[in-house]
Order: sequence, then structure tokens, then C-alpha cells
Amino acid sequence: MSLHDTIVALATAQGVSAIAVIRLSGTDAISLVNSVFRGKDLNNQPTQTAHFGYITDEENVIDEVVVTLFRQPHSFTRENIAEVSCHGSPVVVKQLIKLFLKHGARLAEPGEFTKRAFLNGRIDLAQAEAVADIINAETDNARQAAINQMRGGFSKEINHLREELIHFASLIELELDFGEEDVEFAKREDLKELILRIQSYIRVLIDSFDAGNVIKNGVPTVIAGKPNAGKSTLLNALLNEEKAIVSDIPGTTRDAIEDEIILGGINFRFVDTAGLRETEDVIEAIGVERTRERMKKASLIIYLFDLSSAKLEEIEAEEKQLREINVPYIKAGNKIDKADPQLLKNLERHDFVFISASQKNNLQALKDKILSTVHVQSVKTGDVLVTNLRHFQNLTLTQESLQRVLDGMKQGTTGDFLAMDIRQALHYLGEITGSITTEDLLENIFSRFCIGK
Ligand SMILES: Nc1nc2c(ncn2[C@@H]2O[C@H](COP(=O)(O)OP(=O)(O)OP(=O)(O)O)[C@@H](O)[C@H]2O)c(=O)[nH]1
Ligand SMILES: [Mg+2]
Repeated sequence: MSLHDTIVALATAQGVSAIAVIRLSGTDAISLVNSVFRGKDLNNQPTQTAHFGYITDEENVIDEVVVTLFRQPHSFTRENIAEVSCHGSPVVVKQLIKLFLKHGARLAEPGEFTKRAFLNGRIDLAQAEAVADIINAETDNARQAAINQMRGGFSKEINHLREELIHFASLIELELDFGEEDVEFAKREDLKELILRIQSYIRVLIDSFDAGNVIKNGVPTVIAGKPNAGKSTLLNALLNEEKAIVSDIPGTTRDAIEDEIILGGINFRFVDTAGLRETEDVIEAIGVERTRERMKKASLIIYLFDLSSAKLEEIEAEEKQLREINVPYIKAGNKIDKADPQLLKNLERHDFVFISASQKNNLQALKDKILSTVHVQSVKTGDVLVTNLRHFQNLTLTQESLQRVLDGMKQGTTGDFLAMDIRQALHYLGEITGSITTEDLLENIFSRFCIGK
């Protein structure tokens, strides 16, 4: 794969549409399109201009198009780019791409346009990843977090701190060159001050990941409880759809049934599960085992109690088991329409949300409780938030390396060991923005993009 090839791909979605856009990037992108374009001579047109004409294969007119030109470096990839807007027919698109391939272009790899934008220095790695996040955003909050990162996010600050740290690393390494002599170019007090400053900045970023992760990936939420508690009824009520089978026979649900809803700008994946009980039924037992697994992996559990039949002691025993799973949970008392008044009184101080799933009663209170348990604020322009697991991991590793430098200084460790830990920290920080990359890292990131981006 050469960086000098002219690459081509459909930039818009597959299928029939009003318009489709085919994008070409590379030194020869504009002259290549020009060689099959009937209209103005594109080679003589300025950047950021659009031109109407026809694309022809010899005498054969394929389609009427508008070609938009972006001359290097004024383009997304910083290379010459030609965007051909044609009619949104899969047949037209196929013929045009075939023609461009015949004239010397090659098909782009997934994410190759963005990869070139990164390699040509237009954006850093964290910004390139944000491009994919914008495309894949499922909620407005996720979109806002991604656009903030794409517009610079924490990249600038991280690069700045990294440069200050590089300065210290070189001073300490210079000391090592003096071997036996007792010189100290890197003032330890200043180094300590810098590290503390970096650590406090990184701490804020690391702490933002809980919210960032929720915003980007949503919240897997398991609905659990005993058979017949009304779990499937609740799932259906939340989804406004008869998705799961509801019946008065305990043990109706066996396989987990799931779907997504957006609440308060956050994507929740609700999972209805098999009711928890000891059972002789082999299939149901497998279902129950799966419920337990799902509960452990959930970010939130909505635990349903059947107020028409449960006793206070049972409820307390169930909550004890629930607490042991160590996943945040909400206690919902269902069938409020048939609840025993005495039981309700006893549960008053137990922090329950009382609902009727079948009558869709008080579901808003449950939704409010869900949102307050997850407590994520909506994202605004300029908020800096870590949403990417890779960034989170590297920030954590950076933090640990810096801590080793601090501990080392306290214990009077020699300069060579300090320098090693500083270099480690620099490495992890550099990988976030892409000042340091490996082919594997890039492959891993860009292969997840769609073709044409
Ligand atoms: N009175 C009353 N009945 C309800 C309510 N919610 C659910 N039910 C009834 O309770 C019975 C069990 O409901 P399901 O939703 O199938 O219960 P489940 O928890 O999914 O049960 P399993 O799948 O067997 O674990 C059904 O007959 C529902 O109509 C409610 O709020 N009030
Ligand atoms: Mg069910």
C-alpha cells in the first residue's frame, strides 16, 4: 500500500439515493478524473470549486455529475481530492468506480482517507479516532463528545505537557553523560512540580471516562427478578412494543431478549432475562444461569419484585444476594395495583420505585431513577471527555509511570532509572495523539473505519 497511490471509494451509503459521492485522493486524483470528464479542464481550476459536466468512457456517457476539487494541502487528506457527485444509483456508482480503477486509481482501504489525513499531519490520532466516533454516534451526546475531540479536545494540552516532560528527560540524560561527576541539570523540585501538574490534568481525564464510556457505548441494563415479577411486561412497556412474550406461567422467558432506547440522551440496552429460581427444567436452568452471568456483566440492574405476592423477608433475602453482585441496582416494586397495603408501608423506607408495568403506571419515576443512578450530564461544546478505551488505558499507564518517577525521587533513585520511567510516560502519552505509532497500532485503529472514510 503506497501513500502515493490515488485511492477511490464511495463516500456515501450503499444503495439507492438522490445523490452519491465518490471520492478520489492522491497526487493524480484531479488529473485522473479530468481524463474522463467532459466539461471544463479541471487541471486548470482552482481549489474549492465545483464543476458540472459528464463522465464518459470513450464515447459512452456514464452520468451527469458535479466534480468538487480540493487541491493539496486544502483538503481532508492534504492531498489532491476530487469528489464526484453522481446520481445515487448502485449501477452508476459501480461503472464510475470501475472507470476510475481502469485509469489508475485503486480501491481505498477502510479508513484510508482519514489515515492519510493523520499521516500527512492534518489531524492527530485521537482526532482521527473521533472522526469514526462521529460517524458511529448513536446519540446527540455521543456526537457532541466526538466533535469536541475532533476539534482538538485534550490533544493540545497533552502535547504541551509532553514537550515539557521531554525537556526534563533530555536534561536527566545529559547528567548521565557526565558519569561520575555530581551534576544536576534537571532540578528535582521543578521536575516534581511538573509531574504533579501533569498528574492532576490526567486525573481529571481518567475520571471523565466513566461518563465518557456511558455516553459513547451506552448502558447495558439488565431487568432481573423472580419468575412472574413482570420483567417482560416492563421491557415491552419501556420499548412501547410487544417484544417479549408475557404470560402468567412462571418461567416464560428463557433466552435473554434485548433492545435499545435513548433516555436523557443516553443509549440504554435493556435486557429482559429468565426469572431467577431453582428449577428442574433443564432449559430453564440454563436460562437462569445466563441471567446470573448477565447480571454480573451489567452496568445497571433493574430488579423487579412482585408486590402482589412477595413477603418482606423474601424481599430482604433477595436484596442481600443482589448486593453481593456489586453492580449498581434499582429496586422496582411491580404490580402496585395489586399490592398489599401493609407490605407497601413496610417498604416505605427501602428506596423502592413503585410501578405497574402492565398499566404503564409510574414508569417516568423509574426512568428518572435510572438516569439519576447513571448520573451523566449532557455534553456541551468544548467539554473535554475521554470516551475511548485506548486513551483511558494509556492515561492510566502514564499515571503509573509518573508515580514511579515521584516515588523514585523520594527514595533518591539514580537518574538513569528516573529517565527510564519518564521515557515510559512519554511513550504512553505519545501513543494517544500519535506522536509515537507502530504499524500495528494504526492497523488496529483504521481497520475499524468504514471504506470511504
Ligand atoms: N396486576 C398486574 N399484573 C402484572 C403487572 N405486570 C405484569 N403483570 C402480569 O404478571 C404476569 C407475568 O408477567 P411477565 O412479564 O411474563 O413476567 P416475567 O417476570 O417476565 O416472568 P418470567 O419470564 O416467567 O420470568 C403476566 O400475567 C402479566 O400480565 C402489573 O403491573 N400488574
Ligand atoms: Mg419474562
